[in-house]
Amino acid sequence: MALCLVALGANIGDRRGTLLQAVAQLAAAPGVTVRAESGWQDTLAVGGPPEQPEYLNGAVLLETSLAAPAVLSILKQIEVSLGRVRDVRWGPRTVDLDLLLYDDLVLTSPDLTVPHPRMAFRRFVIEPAAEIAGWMRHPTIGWTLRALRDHLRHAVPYVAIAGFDAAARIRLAANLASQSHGRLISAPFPVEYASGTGADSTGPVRGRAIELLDSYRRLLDRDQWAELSRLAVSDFWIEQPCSDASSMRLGQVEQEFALAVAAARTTTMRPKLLILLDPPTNLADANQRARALAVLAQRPGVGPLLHLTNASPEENLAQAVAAVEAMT
Ligand code: A4P
Ligand code: MG
Repeated sequence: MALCLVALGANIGDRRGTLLQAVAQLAAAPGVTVRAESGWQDTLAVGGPPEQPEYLNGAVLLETSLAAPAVLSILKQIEVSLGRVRDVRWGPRTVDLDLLLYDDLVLTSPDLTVPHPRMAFRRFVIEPAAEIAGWMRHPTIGWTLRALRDHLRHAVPYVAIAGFDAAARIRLAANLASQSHGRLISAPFPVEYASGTGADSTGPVRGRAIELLDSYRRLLDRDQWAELSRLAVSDFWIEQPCSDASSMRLGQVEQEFALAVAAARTTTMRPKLLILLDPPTNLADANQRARALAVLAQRPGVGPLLHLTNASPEENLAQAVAAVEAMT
């Protein structure tokens, strides 16, 4: 038997009636038992066309003998039976059922991604989920749902942008800050210290890396943070140089960096949300470094992550803006 957590949302028609029917259909599905149901919350629509009606959101905890893909197909059947039509992305819907967690399964396939990739930074998901399963652990972030909920409620609204393509990162940070009425924190080094070669000249690379970390540390100093309640967006992630050092096999620099970043954690603001931008697939030496960075960004303890994979800059910006709306 597996425990799985499902998010429900509706923003057109008889929202409560439809959601109650969805829960009843889940309870009637063979191999599925409903263990807990959250309350229903009105939430502002995030993403999609403007001026959408409010959502009613909730969550249920299921016990099931079915495998995760079979649970997903039940969710889709219920959506169809309740009149769900798929047209506009993030457009209004009679009902949306998302599989959030399935025990501690981590799965990425064309039809199903578990944990649900956008769950961790969405208050409309995490609030009801934590209400009924606060002890469940997000298997990649490593935090319980209760810890995620407290993070979304209380962390200072700071978003860090990581990514190998500095130009794309700087552009996204500037546009996100401007669209979301936030404050932009720009790093003074527009050119990566470790771009291209240089692996054989450890001295200058190391000097530059330490210099870079110092400048990041000053920019993110907790004691100097301006306007605690206003969104801040940085066009860098303080930990990124660690992955560069490791992918360039700068063993000693890597260790020094890890220690320096660990020390910096006590004095700098940690991101409420980390956005990771994948490099364009045609960038020659990007893949190895991008993979190292993705591993670093997805390791337990970092917190909620929005991973943007090769979409257009406009699509990436829309996703980032929606994520910021959803976390606040
Ligand atoms: N899919 C992959 N993994 C999963 C999973 N874990 N659970 C695939 C469910 N489906 C999963 O989903 C698109 C495809 O994702 C499916 O074919 C399935 O195979 P969909 O339900 O057809 O479309 P969607 O839900 O519009 O897309 P998406 O991107 O999943 O939407 P989101 O991210 O779930 O956002 N604002 C408020 N306040 N409340 C909401 O509930 N919901 C959304 C939908 C936007 N804004 C909202 C709310
Ligand atoms: Mg969905």
